[in-house]
Amino acid sequence: MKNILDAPFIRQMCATTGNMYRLGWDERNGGNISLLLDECEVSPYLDIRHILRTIPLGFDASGLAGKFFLVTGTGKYFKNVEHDPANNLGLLRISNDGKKAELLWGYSDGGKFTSEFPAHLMSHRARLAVDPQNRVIMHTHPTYTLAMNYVHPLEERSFTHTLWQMCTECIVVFPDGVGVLPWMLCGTTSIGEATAKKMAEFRLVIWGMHGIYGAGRTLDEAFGLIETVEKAAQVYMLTAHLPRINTIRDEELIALAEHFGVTCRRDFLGSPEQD
Ligand code: 2HA
Ligand code: ZN
Repeated sequence: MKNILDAPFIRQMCATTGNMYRLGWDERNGGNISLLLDECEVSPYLDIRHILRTIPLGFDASGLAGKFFLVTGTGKYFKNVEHDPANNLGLLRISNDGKKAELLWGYSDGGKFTSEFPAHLMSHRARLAVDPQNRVIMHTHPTYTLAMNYVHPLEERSFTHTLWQMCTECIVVFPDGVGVLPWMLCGTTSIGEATAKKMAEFRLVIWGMHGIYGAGRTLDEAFGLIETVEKAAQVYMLTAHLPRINTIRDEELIALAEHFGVTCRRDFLGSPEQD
C-alpha cells in the first residue's frame, strides 16, 4: 500500500483548505469541502474492505451508495488540515442502503463528517445529474461576498448582474450566474434540499448572510469560481459607497460571452440599475 498522505487528493485538499484559511474565508470551523473519488484512486492507498467505523448519515443518500468521498470533519479548522490531515479529514464510502457512512480513513480522534454533509451529498446528486464529471462541493464564508449580502438585494438576477459588472472575466467564468437562497438555518436537511434545487441550475449558490457553495469537476475549479465571485464582491464593496461613473454595459457583457464562446443567462441582463 502506498502512503495515503502522498495521495494527490490529500495533498490537494490540504493545499486548498490552507489557501482558503489564509484568504480569511474560513474562520474557526467555518467552511467544509467534499471531494468525490473513484475506487481506483483510493485503492492504491487503502484496503477498501476494511471499515474503521460506520457513522449514521441521518438522511437518505441512496443514489450515491458505494461512492467514496473525502470530507472535512465537523468542528475542525481549515487552518489545521494541512498539518494533521488524518484528524481533520475523513475518507468514507456511502453504504449500500444509503443510510450510513463507512469510514475507511481519517477522523482519527473519533470525529465525523461536517454538519453540512446532507447539503453536500444532495448537491453532489444534483450536480452529477447535470454534469457526470462533477466531483467537488465547497462551502466557505468569503468576506466581501458576505459583506455584499448585507447591502445588495439578495436576488439572483440582480446579484449576478452586479457581479458580472465588477470584473471583465466574471461573465466568462460563471456565465450560468449565481443562485441565491435567503437566510436559512444551516446544518439541516431543508437547507440541503434548497441548495440542491439551486445546484440543478447553478454551480454557485449564495447562502444569504452566511456564505457560498461552489461546485466543480476539480478542487481548483470550485475554488476558482468562488474566488472570482469574491474578487467581484470586493470591487463592489470598495466602490458601492462612491458615485459610479463607469460600468461594463450589457452589450459589452454579451460581446464577452460571444467572444469566449459561453452561453450566459440572457435573462439576467438588463437590470434596471444599468440605465
Ligand atoms: O462547517 O461553515 O455552515 C461550518 C460551517 C457551517
Ligand atoms: Zn458555513
